[in-house]
Amino acid sequence: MKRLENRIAFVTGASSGIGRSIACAFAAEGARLILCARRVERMEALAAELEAAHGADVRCRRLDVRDRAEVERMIAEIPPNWAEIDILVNNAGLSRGLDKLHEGLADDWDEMLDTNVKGLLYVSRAVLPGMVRRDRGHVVNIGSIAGRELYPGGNVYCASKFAERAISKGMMIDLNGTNVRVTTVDPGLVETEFSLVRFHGDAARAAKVYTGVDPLTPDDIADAVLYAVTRPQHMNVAEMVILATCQAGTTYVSRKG
Ligand code: NDP
Ligand code: 8X3
Repeated sequence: MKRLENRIAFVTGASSGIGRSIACAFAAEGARLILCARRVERMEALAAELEAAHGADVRCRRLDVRDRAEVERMIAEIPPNWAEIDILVNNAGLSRGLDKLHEGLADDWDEMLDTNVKGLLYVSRAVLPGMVRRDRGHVVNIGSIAGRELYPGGNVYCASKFAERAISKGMMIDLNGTNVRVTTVDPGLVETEFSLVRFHGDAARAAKVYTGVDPLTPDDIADAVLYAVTRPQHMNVAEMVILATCQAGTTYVSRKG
């Protein structure tokens, strides 16, 4: 018996990186998947792979988590045989820029706060009432080491991930007394498209982030998420901080060469 057989999982930001790996890990364990992101063609290619490899049942939806009306509509329109979401993974997120606060771009701040904080809130607000009604479910929020420690130029991205951690704890408190669990998974350096997005498509600058280090892979984080969601019902993995061995904190990264 696969560990997530017939469980319905809703994963945001499934077109790339950590969200994509979570989709793969969940599909291999028999979950039925609702995948969301803006680049729907990438998710459709992934869905075809997962169907071929695991016979997975996958639905892909174009969704910009910043658009509250779109989030509410999309979730309200989920057909009844898909609506009882067991696992919500709030993974969609991004960083933009690494500038000093007094030199930063307000558009970058808006994009980070709207996605990482408000997007997470909109999706959770739409999915959680069903979990509470059914008295079962699990919310996994993808935070970051940046939600625990500042670093130069991290200002607003760090603030968004500090907010994610506050919201995770707030959710846990508000859901106490129900069987709905909340986990925050807080990684350090993971090699994905994250830095390419942060540096607005500057591939050379992005590559430098991972040069001379052995970073985490998105599969490492998916493995941790799978661990959290497959614990027995009486056990909630509240927080996981996962760092590459070469990293001791946001500003302590040991590089070779
Ligand atoms: P990627 O850039 O590889 O993936 C980000 C995902 O988020 C994409 O699928 C993207 O999809 C989606 N996304 C971004 N904005 C939106 C939006 N407005 N609406 C819907 N989906 C959106 O980066 P990662 O996989 O690394 O990032 C995933 C999460 O992990 C983020 O929350 C990030 O902050 C966090 N994280 C990453 C770390 C790292 O070092 N990589 C470390 C710690 C945490 P699309 O563009 O198609 O919409
Ligand atoms: C991503 C990790 O350290 O680049 O959340 O902010 S870091």
